[in-house]
Amino acid sequence: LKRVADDVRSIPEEKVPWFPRQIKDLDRCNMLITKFDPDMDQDHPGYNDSEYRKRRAAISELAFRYKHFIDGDALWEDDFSVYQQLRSIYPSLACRQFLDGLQQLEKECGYGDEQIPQLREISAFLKEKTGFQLRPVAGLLSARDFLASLAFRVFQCTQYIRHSSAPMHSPEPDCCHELLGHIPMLADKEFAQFSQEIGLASLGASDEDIEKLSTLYWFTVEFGLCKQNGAVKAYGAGLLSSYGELVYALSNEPEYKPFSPEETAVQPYQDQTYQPVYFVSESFEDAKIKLRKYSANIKRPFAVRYDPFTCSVEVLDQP
Ligand code: NLE
Ligand code: FE2
Repeated sequence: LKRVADDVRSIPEEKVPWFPRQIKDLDRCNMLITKFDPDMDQDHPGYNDSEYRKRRAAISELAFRYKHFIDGDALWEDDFSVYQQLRSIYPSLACRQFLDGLQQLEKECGYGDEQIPQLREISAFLKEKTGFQLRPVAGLLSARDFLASLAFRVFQCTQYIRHSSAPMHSPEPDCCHELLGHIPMLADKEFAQFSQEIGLASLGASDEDIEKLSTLYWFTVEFGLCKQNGAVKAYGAGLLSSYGELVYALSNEPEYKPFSPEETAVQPYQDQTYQPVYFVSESFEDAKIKLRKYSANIKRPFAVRYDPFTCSVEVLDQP
């Protein structure tokens, strides 16, 4: 592999969408999707709650002003019921890696039903465990921007909480989803590596490949199931943060399909309510290996390599 000049002269500009090269470029990865907006979507459980909407607007404002350093608080408010209820079913339904991560967070970051965990502390914790850091985001990001951040081991993290009238399931990400679903998994070294690889595969990819990668992300990182010691367990964050869907996914109601990236990447999905189908991998490791193989086959006229010393992406000619 040969290093290419910084402006990547050998890549025809019009064919490759812009992508971040340095961690500070993530300031430009801020394309929000206005789905599930509590101000605009009449079905949002907070639509008729002006206090909730005001609070959401104030928290969004903080995320918009944020540039590079974490400055914002996670809000459990006074409602610990989401935590308590989920905590009670994790031991039987969550995968081992998740339970390990959660235990460490309870010991080191004030996860539990008495304290409010702070994003700043959690970010420092993750940085020590796997090099991941958190960055506040005002809402649902475009798939391209969200995935690009993962390439730098940056996880874009919402700070507002779901509306208290619907604690068991939220169609949009919120801090319960991030803190309970994603963070424990991101404390696992292998999973962190896997997440960064999806991110690197997405840089400069075509719209069509981004669509496929984000579908794969959906059915693995968000809604993945895997076998462990002969039983099916959840490792997907969307399941691990929703009491309703976690119980449903591991009941005998939904359809299960074996995880196979080519097939999974084109499975239609919806994000309003529970998934009708889940993909089960033979093991957590199996999902990782298959997804890695799939990503390696995505066609791009260049290769990327992450330099951890400068936190930047090098663009290289394809050999
Ligand atoms: N359904 C999840 C939850 O209730 O926590 C959120 C999914 C966000 C993609
Ligand atoms: Fe998520």
